[in-house]
Amino acid sequence: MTIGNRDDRQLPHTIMSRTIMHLDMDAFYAAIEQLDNPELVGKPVIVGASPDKRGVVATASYEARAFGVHSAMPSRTAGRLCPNGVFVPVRMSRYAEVSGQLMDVLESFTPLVEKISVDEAFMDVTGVLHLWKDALSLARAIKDRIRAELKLTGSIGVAPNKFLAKLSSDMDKPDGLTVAPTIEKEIIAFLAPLPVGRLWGVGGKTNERLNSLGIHTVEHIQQRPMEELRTILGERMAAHLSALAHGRDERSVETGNEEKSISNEMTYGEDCRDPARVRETLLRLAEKVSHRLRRSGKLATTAQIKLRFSDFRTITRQLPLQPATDNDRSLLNAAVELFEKENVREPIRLVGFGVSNLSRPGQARDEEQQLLFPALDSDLQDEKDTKLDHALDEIRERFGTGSVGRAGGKGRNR
Ligand code: DCP
Ligand code: MG
Repeated sequence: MTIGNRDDRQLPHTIMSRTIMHLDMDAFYAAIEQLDNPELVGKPVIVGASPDKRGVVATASYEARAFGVHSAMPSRTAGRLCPNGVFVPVRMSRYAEVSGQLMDVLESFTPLVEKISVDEAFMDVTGVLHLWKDALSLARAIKDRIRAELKLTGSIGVAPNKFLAKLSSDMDKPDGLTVAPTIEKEIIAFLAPLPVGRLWGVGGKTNERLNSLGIHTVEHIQQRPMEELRTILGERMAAHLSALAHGRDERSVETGNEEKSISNEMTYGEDCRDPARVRETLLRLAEKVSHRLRRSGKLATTAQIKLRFSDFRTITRQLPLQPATDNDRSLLNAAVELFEKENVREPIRLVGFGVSNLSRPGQARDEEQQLLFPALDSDLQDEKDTKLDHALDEIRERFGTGSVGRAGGKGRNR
């Protein structure tokens, strides 16, 4: 491969690439005030405390921004800068209502919408792009729909990841549409002139510290040797900022509708007096939950059983799972352990099994755990089990859940 040969360098990127959009509405509160009161259109509208009171500006229309008014500025200052400004109080419930309508519009284009604030969202449109000529026409369609349905404008950034998408949406405000470059060399040039404070995670203190060391722009980060960045920032922050400075960001768009727990329960037709049968039911439920957990692509750190007795008294018992797991053996063992500890002798009406505290492999939670619980022999066993579980899942999906089971589960009777 020739270094600098574009096609070669683009290939792996093209295969892996995602298309992420970031939308940020323009002067959101002020634009809604102008929408609800047409007399305010074209005027310098300032939403927030009135200028004769203590308090700040929430936002200002672009007409007012021309006078230097901006969010978080004391209203008194805003009044001085913009004597003809029309001050209106914040009407949060109205903005929340419009925000809901906005998110509905976005979700009509893709279910993968991550709401960041009242007027801001990420969308992963990778999976729906084939329905459109290209990302640009999709972005235009989204803007058109927002304009048609909400009578408002927003700015969109289109990019291979969240970081670049967010930067891009801000480049051409208001009513902007910016497509970030996708080729590494161009991404680096695109980022180079930006102040270092634009890197996600560089707040006031880090910013000051970097500035004092002569690092003012993203280019300065790009050019500093990794060694040096590590000494200045520590291993984690250095790796993080260096990745961003080169336009790399693996964060996925999280919808927030994701399952936080998975469970399954069963009520007996007639209360069950046989603990062996209850245990058998519990194992079947655990097997189903384990299967659903693997399909969700997540790992669980808590297992739970639920038992309801004839008199409707209900108990739940939990057990931590370390390390986080999605394999049958760990979950079935947990179910049996929890059940046997209860040493139930009464008739059972309902039995349930569930997992919670779900996380995706590689999420911070897991990374922390890997540090706290370095690889144990049981992890190696887990890895073997995982392969077996996936093989069994495939058979179950093709031939039904009852088609195969495993001999796992402590002392399980088949
Ligand atoms: N907001 C606030 N206080 C702040 C910043 C913002 O109350 N310090 C509110 C008012 C904004 C809304 O949040 O309308 C959205 O924030 P943005 O930062 O997106 O600002 P705008 O949408 O007003 O303007 P822009 O066109 O710059 O996005
Ligand atoms: Mg905004």
